Amino acid sequence: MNDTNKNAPVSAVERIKRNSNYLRGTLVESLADPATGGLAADDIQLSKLHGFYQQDDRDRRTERTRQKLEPAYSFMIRARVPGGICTPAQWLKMDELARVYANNTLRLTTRQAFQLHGVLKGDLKTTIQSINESLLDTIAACGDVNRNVMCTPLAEASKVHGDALAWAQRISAHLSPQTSAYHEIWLDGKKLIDNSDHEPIYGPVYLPRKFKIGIAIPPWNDVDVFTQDLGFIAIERDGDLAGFNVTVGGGLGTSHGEPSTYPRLAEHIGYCTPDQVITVAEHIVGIQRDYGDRNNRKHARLKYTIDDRGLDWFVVELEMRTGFALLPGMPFDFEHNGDHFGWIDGVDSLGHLTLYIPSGRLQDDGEQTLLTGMREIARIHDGEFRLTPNQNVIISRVSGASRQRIDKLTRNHGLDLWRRVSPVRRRALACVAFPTCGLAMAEAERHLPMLLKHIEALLDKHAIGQEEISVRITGCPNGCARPYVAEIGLIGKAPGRYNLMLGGNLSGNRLNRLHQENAGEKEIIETLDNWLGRYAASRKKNETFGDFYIRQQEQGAS
Ligand code: SRM
Ligand code: SF4
Repeated sequence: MNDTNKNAPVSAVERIKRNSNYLRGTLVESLADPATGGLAADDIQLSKLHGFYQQDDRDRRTERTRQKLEPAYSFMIRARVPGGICTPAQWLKMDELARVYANNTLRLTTRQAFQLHGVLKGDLKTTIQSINESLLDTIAACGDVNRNVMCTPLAEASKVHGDALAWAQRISAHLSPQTSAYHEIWLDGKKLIDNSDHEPIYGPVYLPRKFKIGIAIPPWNDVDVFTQDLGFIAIERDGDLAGFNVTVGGGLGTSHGEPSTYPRLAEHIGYCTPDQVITVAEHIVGIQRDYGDRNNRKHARLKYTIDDRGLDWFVVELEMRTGFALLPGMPFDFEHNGDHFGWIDGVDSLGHLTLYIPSGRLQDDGEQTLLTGMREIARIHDGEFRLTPNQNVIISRVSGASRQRIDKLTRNHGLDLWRRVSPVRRRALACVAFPTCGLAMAEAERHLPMLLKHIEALLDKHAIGQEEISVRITGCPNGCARPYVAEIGLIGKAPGRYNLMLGGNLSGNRLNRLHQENAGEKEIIETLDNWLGRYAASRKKNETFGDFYIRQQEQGAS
């Protein structure tokens, strides 16, 4: 490993990782400390690499402070699901944990993973052990390592899908941290006696920042491949997976008022064959490990390393490390970055049913018993579940005989929402934000239903209610629901105030533009009324809202 970073002035998190003895820190002591529901400060950072975050109930923060109580600490646990594929048994385990140890909800994330919220410190070990017993895990679900590897969960179940998914799973396994601390703390308790831990890929300080990989299978770009640090675009030839176009340097997180931070789409650097994919991934991670900024975490993603040193430098460095040159990229077309709801027959003659789950939150609420409904389905289903990159779920590989039973269960539990809601609602994404996310500046998941009501009313008013416009909202500029590629993006600035971004497209290869800064709901609705009205009146045939907006901007409209 190039160790040039070793002597550079490093951020506090770098020091914590380096001193942690491969992620041990004082986690065991923190877990055992009965005086607080939280962890020691350094362990809060390390816990992320084990797959959980310390949070507190932000709805109760002020009241707790007034009462001079410590914040109402609980933990969010994220389980990795490479490519989003899990079994009914794994589903049932996550469902059970959601009810027994979490807040009675199971959250599907924008990276095809599961999240549990509201787990108390004393229940962390049992919960993480149970997740591992079901053969899912939490290590590297968060923190400065490669995260859950995404893959188009393509409902057609084509051969290319099966092969691409297998590569996603191999990349995920190859880039998983090797420290025995995870086993030691959460699973078997066995301690290494000879201090022989080492991380062959990451080294003792892991990466400077999180790292994200996604595989897209054209024509679907549901993984928003250009927003990933490293993207692979599957290229098909005669029904087989021929190889992958490689993209690097995507990333969305920004900070308000800091122009040195920005969302960036990944760029193409060439094409590799499937048997080169692991080498390419490992060495790109290696470049970021060695050259990523370990001083300033706001400048530590691969996108900044590439912008600082240049894409040409990056490609030369990669080829030097891999020992081979990438081939020129192959042609492909992306049509859509959303999900396709309802039943689709696979090439395997099995059925695949994509359900819409509002903001990925499975819970029982009145007549919508989504959590219970999915449990009932998991009990009778003998295929797979596929978590989508848009917070939805596919009941996958359903034989003809089971279809009616599954249809009945979806109807009984309100899981057939996809039939009943508007296209704009089905496509919309919201990040978690309040009350659990410590970084939220405004509401997102809890505000989305009301926002969509207003937008649906505008679409009806302008007689374009069947348009499938993408709306994404986040509670802060970190971009967890990938709002910077939405046709309509709202990015939280303060309670009730958002930056309104317009102009993303269906293929997910264009960033939207800041249209209105720090706007309240009334202003946002007025602006959308104006723009949706103009769109309805003067769009070209088949022109999408995002394309219309950009065309108007380029013609000087305001
Ligand atoms: Fe995210 C931090 C939730 C996908 C960019 N994200 C967080 C934390 C952990 C807040 C924190 O650090 O304390 C949020 C936990 C909220 C909660 O209560 O659950 C959080 N991010 C999520 C999820 C659950 C959003 C969702 O509603 O589905 C997604 C979990 C993905 C997963 O399963 O691994 C999630 N986050 C994303 C994405 C989208 C993606 O990866 O495709 C992005 C933008 C892409 C990117 O990384 O550039 C994203 N999250 C961030 C950032 C900004 C990173 C940056 O480069 O600046 C942060 C803050 C940070 O890392 O400091 C963040
Ligand atoms: Fe939290 Fe911001 Fe991510 Fe939303 S975008 S989950 S508010 S970090």
